[in-house]
Amino acid sequence: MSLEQNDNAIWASIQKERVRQRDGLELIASENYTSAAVMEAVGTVLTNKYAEGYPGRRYYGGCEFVDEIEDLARQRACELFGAEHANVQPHAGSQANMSVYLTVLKPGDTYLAMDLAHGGHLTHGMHLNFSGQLYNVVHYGVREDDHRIDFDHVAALAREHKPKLIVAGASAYPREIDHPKFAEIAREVGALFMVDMAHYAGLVAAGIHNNPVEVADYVTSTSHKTLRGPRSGFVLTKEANARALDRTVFPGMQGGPLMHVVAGKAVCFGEALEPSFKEYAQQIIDNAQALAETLMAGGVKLASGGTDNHLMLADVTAIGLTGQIAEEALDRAGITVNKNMIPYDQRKPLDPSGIRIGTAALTTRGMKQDELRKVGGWILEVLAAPEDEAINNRVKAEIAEFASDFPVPGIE
Ligand code: DSN
Repeated sequence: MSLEQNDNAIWASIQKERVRQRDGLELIASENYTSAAVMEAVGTVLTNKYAEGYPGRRYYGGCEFVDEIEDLARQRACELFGAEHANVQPHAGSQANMSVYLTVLKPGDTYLAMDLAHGGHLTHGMHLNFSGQLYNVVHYGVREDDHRIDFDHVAALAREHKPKLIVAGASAYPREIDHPKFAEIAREVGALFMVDMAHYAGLVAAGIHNNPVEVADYVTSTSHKTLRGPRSGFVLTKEANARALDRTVFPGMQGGPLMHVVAGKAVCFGEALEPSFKEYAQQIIDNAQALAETLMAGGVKLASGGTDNHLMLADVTAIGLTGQIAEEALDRAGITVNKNMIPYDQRKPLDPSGIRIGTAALTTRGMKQDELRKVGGWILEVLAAPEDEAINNRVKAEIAEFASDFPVPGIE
């Protein structure tokens, strides 16, 4: 029996989401559209299979085919990023980060990471998250004047607090991160170095962003942002750390890996190894710059004055709005973004001063700079009159028509 017949309520909601994704403009910086092949792999019989353990060393019978899949996923991840070892079992980025913390830290140990309010991540030591509760976290941030990571401050904090681990990586930082600089500081104070490249993994895979694998002890990532795979996580490290990391992931913190998602990751890594992925990643950046210029020309202030990756942080208080008002107005017009704190924000996380905008998903639909300038025009139009229903409705209709020329992979 089909899903439609078997569970019409769930089927109907999925159809509405399919139409939302097709007819609207997806600008959430952490989202993307996977290929039809990735979705196909994730929706297969592999979801039925338990495979605790690792290829060749499982706690269940019948693992010969999932072993092939996990081996391919690991090999492709290593080839893509130039790593010695990959663990592709973490269910998500949070579990990838947890696996490194549990491998190298003990509760109460000190680590240094970027403040969430300056662009970091929940799992970089936010006080309500396990990463902030189990460990002593010292946060660095960006400078107030140019919103760039303040390496003098990072070095001073590292010398003062002697952390066991330094964490680089961010979820709302619009600039290339200087991993070698972090590595130098970590070496100086005898700290291990971990990079969470979740947001910009696709740019690293394409050779556009400097590769943290060359300088870090551990690199964690998700697979679904610029890398364009299924929603999941993975960790890369040196062969010398492989055994300890693998034991932490299983049996340390997870049971059976989600083999249908591991297969989706293998397909995604394979796609990112294709030469066309480099063009895609460069286009993400070109599109972000075209959109950033359009928004700035329209009076929107961008954190750090622009972008050199896939995302930008717009301070909408400069045009008399809040992040919440802007997110809701854009949503009504068919443009999806998320409200976001900007560095040194005076407002609260649930109604901050900014919105975060990313171009990975629209680039997957084949949009280029001209289209992103058009999108920027619509954003400015909606933000100029956020309560104007007529404008919102007109823009929404224009966007649905425009979007129909840019198919979403796997969605008719
Ligand atoms: N929550 C994700 C983001 O939106 O950046 C990161 O995990």
